[in-house]
Amino acid sequence: TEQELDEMFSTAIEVAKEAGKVIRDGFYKEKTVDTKISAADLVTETDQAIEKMVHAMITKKFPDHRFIGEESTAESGEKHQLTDDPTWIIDPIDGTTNFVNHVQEVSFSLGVMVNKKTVIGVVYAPIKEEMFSARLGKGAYLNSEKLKASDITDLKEAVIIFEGGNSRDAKLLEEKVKNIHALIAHSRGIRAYGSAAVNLCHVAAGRGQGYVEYGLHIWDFIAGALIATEAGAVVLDPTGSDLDPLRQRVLCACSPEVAKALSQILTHIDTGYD
Ligand code: LIP
Repeated sequence: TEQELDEMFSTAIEVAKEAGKVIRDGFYKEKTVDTKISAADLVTETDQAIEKMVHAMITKKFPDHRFIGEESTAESGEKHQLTDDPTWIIDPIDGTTNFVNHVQEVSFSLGVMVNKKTVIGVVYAPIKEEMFSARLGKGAYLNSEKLKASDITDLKEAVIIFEGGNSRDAKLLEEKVKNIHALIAHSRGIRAYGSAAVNLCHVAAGRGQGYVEYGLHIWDFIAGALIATEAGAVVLDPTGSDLDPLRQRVLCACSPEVAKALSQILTHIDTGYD
């Protein structure tokens, strides 16, 4: 019901603020860093502490809701199951490499799905004090300001965000380099801010016209994807079909025209299915 959704939304904001405090406290301190799938895939004790705290806060309020978190998934090594039940999907720190390097583009990302549809998206970048939020059908906001994506339709005038990702697989890198070439050739320039969630919010806020990444997971992009679409951007599978949250890839563009042009110039990489 609408009332339940209101309650879930206020919990999401509250949880994001608490997570933001922990990120801010840890930002300038010495960190214990560990690696996961590659030397470029980092986790710190702050990621793990936030995930535990957030899990506890959510289950206390909504004991029968499901939870998918980046670090608990990494620890258990199990595939996460996306069901129709209300599910809270969180990335405690999206942009852990930035966090470790004192780069301000770090965020806490929280999406809530019901019947496999995202109904709430919250991305909080606590160092910059930017709280991005969206509810399905109700628009997207940066703090209290309503967001609207850019209205550019020509890829030649578009700035596209692109990430190298954390896989070091040689074949995959070759295809990514092809994509970097194609993007530079056809756009006004490329950028990489180091956090999928922040990248999507940048497009939502008109700070760029597109974002493409291959090799992501649901917690990296599910919240930002709702924020972007609620700001009028399009979020798709890079091939142009509907976004599949378990397909490990995302294309976001400020307009359908830019989305189509991007989809046509890219080599579509299949990194697997969660
Ligand atoms: C990161 C993403 C980033 C991507 C990295 C990584 P993490 O998330 O947001 O855009 O390029 O491969 O997945 O690991 O910092 O939560």
